[in-house]
Amino acid sequence: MSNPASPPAVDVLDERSPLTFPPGFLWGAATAAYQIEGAAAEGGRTPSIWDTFSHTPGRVVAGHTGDVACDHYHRLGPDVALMAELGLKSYRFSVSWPRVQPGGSGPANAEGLDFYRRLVDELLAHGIEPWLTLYHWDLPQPLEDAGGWPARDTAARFADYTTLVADALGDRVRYWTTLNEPWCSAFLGYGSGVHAPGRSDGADAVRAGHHLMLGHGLGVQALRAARPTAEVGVTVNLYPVTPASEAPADVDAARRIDGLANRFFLDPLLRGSYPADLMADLAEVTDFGHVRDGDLAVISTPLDLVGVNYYSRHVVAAPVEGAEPEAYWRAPSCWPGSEDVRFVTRGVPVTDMDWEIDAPGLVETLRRVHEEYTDLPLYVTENGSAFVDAVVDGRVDDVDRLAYFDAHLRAAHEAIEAGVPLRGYFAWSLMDNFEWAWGYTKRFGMIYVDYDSQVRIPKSSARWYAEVIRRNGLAAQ
Ligand code: IFM
Repeated sequence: MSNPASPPAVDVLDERSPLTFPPGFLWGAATAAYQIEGAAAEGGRTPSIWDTFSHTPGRVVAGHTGDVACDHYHRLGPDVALMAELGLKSYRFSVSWPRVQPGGSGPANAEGLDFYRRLVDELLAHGIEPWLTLYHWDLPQPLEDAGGWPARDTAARFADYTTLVADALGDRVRYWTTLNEPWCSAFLGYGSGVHAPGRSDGADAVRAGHHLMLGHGLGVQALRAARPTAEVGVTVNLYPVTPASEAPADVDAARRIDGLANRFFLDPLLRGSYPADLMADLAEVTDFGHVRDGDLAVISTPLDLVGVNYYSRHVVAAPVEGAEPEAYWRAPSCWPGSEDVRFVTRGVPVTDMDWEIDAPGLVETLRRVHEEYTDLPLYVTENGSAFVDAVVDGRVDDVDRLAYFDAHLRAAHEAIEAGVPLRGYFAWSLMDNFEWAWGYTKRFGMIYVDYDSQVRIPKSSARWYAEVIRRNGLAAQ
């Protein structure tokens, strides 16, 4: 927990070695539409699966919803001014599909698109590069009613939506990512059901993962057709997966979870095939009959960049008869076919999400993507931590979050020195926000949000990050 009695955390830098990042390194912060916008029923927006889910009793802690969130929809100007104060070079945001295409099909909603035009124009006016994510989990509810991501047609609907957004914003947005963290959409949304739409069926989760990637591929093609100069990529959330011991059964457990968490997406997207061992692991779950000829060619449509979200590492062990899974992974499982693999905690420091802090895992992850999969430019499109924050005398001295960022930026630098073409880093998150099934109970922001007054307070980590950006690195004064 943050210690409010500590000296101003910005001094932490002075005791560390200086590190400089490559010229032009894209320093940013990220958010997502449903997590910050609010205005859920304004400007022609219709419900997404997250509106339905959060309004269903028992789904989100304390019944929190994104109805108001950080009210960013009404505070766009001051929020961009805060970004400028921090010196952000880029801001990664997502477009709310049901705001710009209510219901998920048919014509665009001009009022919805205007909001994003104003946002992008405001960013550009402040010299901040907009980075647009098309899908950060808010599927229009009617598309879920028609089958959701397990249904193939949703991929085609995503391509249509992409064209609408590209036509409207392609003249002023250079960087685009199609999906954010398709693993979460597929395996938390349709596998364990802890995320919207809250369905629990392993085969559906696998189908959803495939159709998300198909939608991505079709979306890339739609973007290229509409805006040939756009720089297009996808964001995946990756974890190093480590066996708890060298015992062959633990090593095999790690292989299985690595298959589901990482290779399920990396291989189709960057190699155009599903890993054979993963398909064998899933044999009892699905026959992959949903994969049609030509799908993998679409899914592996060439990209300009890859976004990596990194938070922690998984350490896993072979099943033990009668053992209870860790609470977070309890049935229904988000690991179809590998439900009984055990997730092991090592006793190292954790964040308020109970995620182990493991900065070396970022080096490992970036090196793996580069060395095993692609020469494309990589970006850390999310990295950050939740901690309990306290406002003391109008300040939030979040030393733990600051230390997390510091350690992970050092890891990012180490990856660059090892040859990884890492071109940018986006802190998660710009501001505290709706943390999905945890509602507003987990704070990831560099900017504290008082949800009653909507007052924003830049935390120590934000002031520190502004210095990092100004210096283009971590440097002693
Ligand atoms: O808040 C989320 C974000 O929406 C996606 N990546 C992980 C973050 C922290 O859980």
